[in-house]
Amino acid sequence: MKCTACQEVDTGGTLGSGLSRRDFMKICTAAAVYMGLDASFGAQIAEAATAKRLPVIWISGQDCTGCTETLLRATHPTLEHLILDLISLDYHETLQSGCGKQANEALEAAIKAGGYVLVAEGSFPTKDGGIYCKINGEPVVDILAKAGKNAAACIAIGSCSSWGGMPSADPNPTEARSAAAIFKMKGLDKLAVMNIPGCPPNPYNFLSAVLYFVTFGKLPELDDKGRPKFAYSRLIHENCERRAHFDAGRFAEKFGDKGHGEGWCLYKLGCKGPETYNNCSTLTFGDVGASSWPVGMGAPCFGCSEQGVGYTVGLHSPARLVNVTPPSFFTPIEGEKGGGVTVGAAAVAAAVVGAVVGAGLATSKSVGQAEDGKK
Ligand code: FSX
Ligand code: SF4
Ligand code: F3S
Repeated sequence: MKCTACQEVDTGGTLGSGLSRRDFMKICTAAAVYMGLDASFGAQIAEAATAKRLPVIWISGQDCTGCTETLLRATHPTLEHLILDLISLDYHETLQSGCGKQANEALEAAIKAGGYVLVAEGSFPTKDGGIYCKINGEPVVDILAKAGKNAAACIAIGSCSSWGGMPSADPNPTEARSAAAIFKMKGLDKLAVMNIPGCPPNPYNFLSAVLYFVTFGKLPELDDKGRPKFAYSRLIHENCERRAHFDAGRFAEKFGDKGHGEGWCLYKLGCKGPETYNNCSTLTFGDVGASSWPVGMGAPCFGCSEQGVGYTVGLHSPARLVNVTPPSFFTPIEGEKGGGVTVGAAAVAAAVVGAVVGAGLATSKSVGQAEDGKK
């Protein structure tokens, strides 16, 4: 049996955005595989996505609009394909053509109809009744709660809506909170919320999750921080293209030095890849090929997506080495006997006792050996 998408391919059909059905099938198959499903689910996703457009209400609070911007950089599917073919975007301050009374009426009508996915972008100020971010004279925190009441689920896009992000950085002057925290405050803790953190997040993590919801009518499997496991179950460090240099003790010491230019590990420049769960190192950004992600281009990961890391700890302070498993052939820690301490051993030490400072010292020692030609 053919899905609707295949039948359209036979007739040379295109979707409203001009995308051919064949290309749409490819996108759906790629999304299925990316989410860890069998490729055969591609047809099911395509059928579900074209059968009925999912109503979406998008509420923006305190944000830089980077999360909406990131969707403009997606090519499979493009933003216009998303909003013309796959979803019915009933309210979005940045993208809608209507404004003022017309926009407010569209929002009220969509809320009344119910059954939509609520996308929350940005954080939500709670201090002084939420007066630090208002839309149409109403605190956005109240609008979010109102829209949360009739929503089928909420997707919090970006670090701001997932855990507070940049606006919540110390001293958090507006008492900015995440979308999930607002629902809890307002007695809506039963609403299913999925977090897609990142500042901004990778658009494909968001788009794949939307396709999953459209197809299966529920959110994909989430971790204990409400993130989809298909995207956030691995540390960046585990699949980093500079990882071989970390294991071998070759570190850039300064921006622009020889090691930095030769693609060595950025741990000593403050890279937070060892404590940040995200798929930046495998998915990359912007559809321009290999290395198009922060570390690939020489910028240490600052943990933009990880609660308690991004906007919380120093940009260049060393990462806490958690759950970093070095190869089994690494020698055990011999520091106390005065022998050499390998980076792998240092990672074990840090993982076991959380000795951040110890790891920093140990890696320096290892680097010294490498530069002396002893390694
Ligand atoms: Fe926050 Fe999104 Fe960072 Fe910006 O809108 S996650 S500040 S990239 O854009 O909310
Ligand atoms: Fe890559 Fe950073 Fe890990 Fe080095 S510390 S291997 S640059 S993720
Ligand atoms: Fe953010 Fe680090 Fe990825 S800074 S974009 S989580 S590499």
